[in-house]
Amino acid sequence: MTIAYTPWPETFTQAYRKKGYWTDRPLTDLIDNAPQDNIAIVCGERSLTYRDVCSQSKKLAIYWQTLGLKSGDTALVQLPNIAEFYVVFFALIRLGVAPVNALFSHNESELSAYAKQIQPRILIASSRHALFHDALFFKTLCQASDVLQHALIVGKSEWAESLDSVLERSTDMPLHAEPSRADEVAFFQLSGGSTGTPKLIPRTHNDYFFSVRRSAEICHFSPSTVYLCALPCAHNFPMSSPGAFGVFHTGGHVVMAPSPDANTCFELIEHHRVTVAALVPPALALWLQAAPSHQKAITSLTLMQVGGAKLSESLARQVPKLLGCQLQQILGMAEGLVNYTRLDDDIDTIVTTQGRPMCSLDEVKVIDEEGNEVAANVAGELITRGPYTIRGYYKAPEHNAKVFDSEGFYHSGDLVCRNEKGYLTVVGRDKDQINRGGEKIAAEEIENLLLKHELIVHSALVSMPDAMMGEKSCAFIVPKIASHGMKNVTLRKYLRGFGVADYKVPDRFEFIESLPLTPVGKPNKVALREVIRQRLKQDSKR
Ligand code: AMP
Ligand code: DBH
Repeated sequence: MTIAYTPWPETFTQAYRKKGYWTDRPLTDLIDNAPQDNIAIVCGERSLTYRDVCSQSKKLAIYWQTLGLKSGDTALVQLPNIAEFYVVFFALIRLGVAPVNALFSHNESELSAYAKQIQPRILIASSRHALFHDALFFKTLCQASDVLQHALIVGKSEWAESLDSVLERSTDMPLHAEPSRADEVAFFQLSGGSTGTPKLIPRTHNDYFFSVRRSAEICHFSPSTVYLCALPCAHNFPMSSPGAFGVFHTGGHVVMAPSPDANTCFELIEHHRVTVAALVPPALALWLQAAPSHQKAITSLTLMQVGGAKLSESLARQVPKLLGCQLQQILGMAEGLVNYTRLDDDIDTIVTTQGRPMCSLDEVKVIDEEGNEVAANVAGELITRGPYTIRGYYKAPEHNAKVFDSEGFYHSGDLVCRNEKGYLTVVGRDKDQINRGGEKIAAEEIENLLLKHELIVHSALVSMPDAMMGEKSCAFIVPKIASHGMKNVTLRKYLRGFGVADYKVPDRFEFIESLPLTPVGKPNKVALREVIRQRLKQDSKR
């Protein structure tokens, strides 16, 4: 059994193979071919060699094989930043089982939506997450997925098998399974989304492996790379740009950080002589504030990667001075395309652009509203296709028809300027999404939930500027009656009642008599963003 996805046309796949970009090898090679005695992962007090990661993931795969898990099945995974995330990932890949790795901040709403889409046979979660303290939510998930039968918990569990006990039981059974074919789906990435339900991104071994190898090359990763995984480990950036997988490919090691908190991370950097870290801009801002009193702790850093949301030039310029290392900007997307500033670029390119595509077969166009390419340095929408950019979301024909054109280009919704050298600078967005310091919120998802409220007629979620986060979210609400009595706290509680991730709950609510409309009758979000901008200005004068 294979998992359905939109394949690349054959003329393209031939070119990708001919160029050596697609090697028809499974992602398990990342750990199986690594120098086995090297440390792969440091997690709290524990250090795992590549041999440990390989043998644990094999043991786990063998155990799952006895449960009947097989190629073409899927798994719902939600783990925090711990070594087990990778052990579980490679165990599933060994069996040809495709995981979707939910973020640890995701809640009932997101997990249920993923389960509904992929119909997982197994759940792998952490005892640290409140949802998995008992079997209740697992039972709810079983209603979303007809085939969900098994659960494995990392940590102590009274209601499910625990990973530790599986690993403690010795087994000398052989593993009969193999990973899915390299041109088939290996796992699902998460899209930030702009629609009511979060979309899933099928990634093949071939395309993902290539993006990891090329990223590691661009970023000069080597066996002496010590990478701090401080962003959520399931996110595409710390997983593959070059992230933990780039480290595995080159035989270095990953140090797991529980969060991007500056003090926690500086201690880890000092203790483990970390050389590379990756952050979103708000976390970088906090590191820069804390750095002057921690200069001695961070001398080992050589590279600070920043991406996920727009980095201001002023923050960018502070990196070399305050962190004593080089900055690299990255414009990436879980759908594929990743742009990097190069390590030998001049400082102005590094602080003012978000880089250029990683390979020569990445096709990038910047287009105007009529779909025509614009001149250099003129803003337009970034569209792209290439050897690691998907041709379609998982089981989403209607949405795919909107964001993939007839030539297979993915319309990113990002507004960019491209300079004469091909470097991109993000200048805005033409998709209904809020980028809250790197965490993406699909406006429609929250608007739909607000509309279920009996006192709300219309709602529109828009971004508002925020000094720290870049953007925060503001929900404009048209109440049914003037004396509605709705308060911010009760609305927040109401939304949390649906079990949505905390970062999606609006930072501000504004009540309004009616929504301004565009000529075609849609909520005019440009006008609403201006309204909130003015109100924020007035607030700051008070
Ligand atoms: P996602 O679809 O969740 O993977 O998010 C990808 C999106 O994040 C991109 O399409 C951009 O909108 C945004 N993004 C990523 N990196 C940057 C960056 N360096 N600067 C500005 N926006 C970024
Ligand atoms: O924001 C992103 O999705 C992102 C940022 C940097 C990404 O997917 C990546 C690098 O690979």
